[in-house]
Amino acid sequence: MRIDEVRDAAHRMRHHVLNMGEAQGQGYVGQALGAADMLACVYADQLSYRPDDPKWEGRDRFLLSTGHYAIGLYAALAEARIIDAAELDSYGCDDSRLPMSGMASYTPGMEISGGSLGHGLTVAVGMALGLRHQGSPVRVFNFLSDGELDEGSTWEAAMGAAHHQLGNLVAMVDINALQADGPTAGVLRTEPVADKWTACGWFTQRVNGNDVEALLAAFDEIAGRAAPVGTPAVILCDTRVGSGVPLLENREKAHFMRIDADEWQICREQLTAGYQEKAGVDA
Ligand SMILES: Cc1ncc(C[n+]2csc(CCOP(=O)(O)OP(=O)(O)O)c2C)c(N)n1
Ligand SMILES: [Mg+2]
Repeated sequence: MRIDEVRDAAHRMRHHVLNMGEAQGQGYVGQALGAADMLACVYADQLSYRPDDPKWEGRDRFLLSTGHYAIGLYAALAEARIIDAAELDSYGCDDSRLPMSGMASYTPGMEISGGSLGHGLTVAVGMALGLRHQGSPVRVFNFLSDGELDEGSTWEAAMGAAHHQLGNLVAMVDINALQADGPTAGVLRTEPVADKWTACGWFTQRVNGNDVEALLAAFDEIAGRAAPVGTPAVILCDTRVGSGVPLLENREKAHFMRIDADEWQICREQLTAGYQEKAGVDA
């Protein structure tokens, strides 16, 4: 069934993330594990795309604002068969199409280069506006991090999207409560986040971003709205860094993780054990 398929996809993606991380011994592994359920919902349930034609004009656009989350997107692109899973082994290597920070010109299915934070939503707004002018039914999704809510450009874009009534735009914010310099609450207090998006004119929902059922219900709410012209929609997703791997869930300095050579296998075993346990409970 639908929920199980997405959960399975997220689980396979988490394994891909660990395998890619192991190849480098480090990386933005915690975020990618935390956001795996969000990305699985998008790629396994929401997006229209053609695996063999990543530039197909009719595809929904998925814009990753956060270039450093690329490892998570590569896992999703492999799951979506837009890139070959075998290519994941080249992650972060010289001449690889899968650099540590996402580059649109390198990777099929990577719509923008998002390393300079706070620009993804501005690009998404322009894209959504342009597609609507063309009469296209395509939707634009933008994945943001909570750190990007520190950027004024994000809020300018949010107001612009509501002003232009961009019902074809969906933003997803990974609220993992973490940034490069430490907890989000200590860097810049962005709460109450939901009130801010609502005040900007967005259809706003806040869910547990590691709960596939809740995420899919939020997407269904968006699709079911009776909005003739449109209101942009945002899903605020509270996630846990390292989700699915207890060893990494409680790690200090989680923004960029260094993981010892003997820990990767433990991570994989914990991931598999947790997933089997959950599947057993749900059965
Ligand atoms: C405009 C801009 N300012 C600063 C940085 C440096 N930087 C890279 S990642 C990061 C943390 C941003 O917060 P978030 O994406 O929430 O971090 P995470 O959850 O991945 O730890 C920062 C400040 C950047 N890439 N772009
Ligand atoms: Mg964060």
